[in-house]
Amino acid sequence: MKIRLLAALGFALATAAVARNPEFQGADPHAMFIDGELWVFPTGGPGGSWVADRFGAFSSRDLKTWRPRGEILRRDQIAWIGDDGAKDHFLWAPGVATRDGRWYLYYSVGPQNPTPSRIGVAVADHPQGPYRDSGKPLVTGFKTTDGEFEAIDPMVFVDPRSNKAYLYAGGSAGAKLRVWELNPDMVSLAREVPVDQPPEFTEGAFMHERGGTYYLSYSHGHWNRPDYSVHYATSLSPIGPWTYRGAILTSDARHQGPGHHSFVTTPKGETLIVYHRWEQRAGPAPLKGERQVAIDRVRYAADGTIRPIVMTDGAAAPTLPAKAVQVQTVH
Ligand code: FUB
Repeated sequence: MKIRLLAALGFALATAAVARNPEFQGADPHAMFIDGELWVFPTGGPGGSWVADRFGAFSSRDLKTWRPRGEILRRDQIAWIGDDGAKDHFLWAPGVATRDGRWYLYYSVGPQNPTPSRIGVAVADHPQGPYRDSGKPLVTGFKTTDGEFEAIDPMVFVDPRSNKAYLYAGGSAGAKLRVWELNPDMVSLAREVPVDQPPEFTEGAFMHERGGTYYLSYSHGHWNRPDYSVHYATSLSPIGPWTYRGAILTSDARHQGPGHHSFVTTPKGETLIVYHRWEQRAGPAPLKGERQVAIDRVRYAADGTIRPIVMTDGAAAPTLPAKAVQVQTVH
């Protein structure tokens, strides 16, 4: 019994990282609801304990306490990563998708120099993994005298109307968006889909659909400067053409450089934006400290446009209705 009580206490402490806006240290959060629980797949993680050589996942039932879901993929599990001969490789900006009961983790491998960045994909039977890499890069960037494509910031959207899966990717140097249709296996490309470049696009594309309108949202600006912000465009299809709608999430008096976000819909139908920001007042670039994951409410106007998002702190942050707390014991 003593062991059980201690284990329960240890579990409670592990999940008691109570913080609401910011939620925890991390960046580029890809969020999704899984069985009524919000899961976040970020770059990095709480307390700086998750670095750019692996990914972790974190989940919450109430958006007040976060449960670490463990390490889901490490750099040394990606066999092809050293094939380019570069000395350093870092992992960041994951995107997760699910189809037919399987889970797919898409991720960026950089930097872009001296060799091109790449996007990989790993597959699992459960959202917490273990994920097994597909064995080769899905997309490789390039840099020539004609231009540059940095293969980073993957996001996969399965169109609820056509059931086709699209990969959106690209950013930073080159600041170019590219879109591919994936094969049903979700780990290979069927074809590239030519798309218009959305105005003010830098990186971090995210697609969601609501009432027949497709919302392409993305980061604009420099990742560690106050101009980093989220803009969006709409379309009647997931591949454009886009109607640019402007900025919806920009620096304010207390928070700088909000960006690389995802949209989620709660079990009660409320839309939230999960993003990262820097907890500081306006000042000279580069921004100092670490990026923090935050969650805020999304409001749509009657015409379907998104109202400017208000960044909140502490208890003003959105939460989910409390459910019975599960206490984990060791048997
Ligand atoms: O976290 C690394 C980079 O910063 C991402 O690729 C960008 O989207 C930006 O958030």
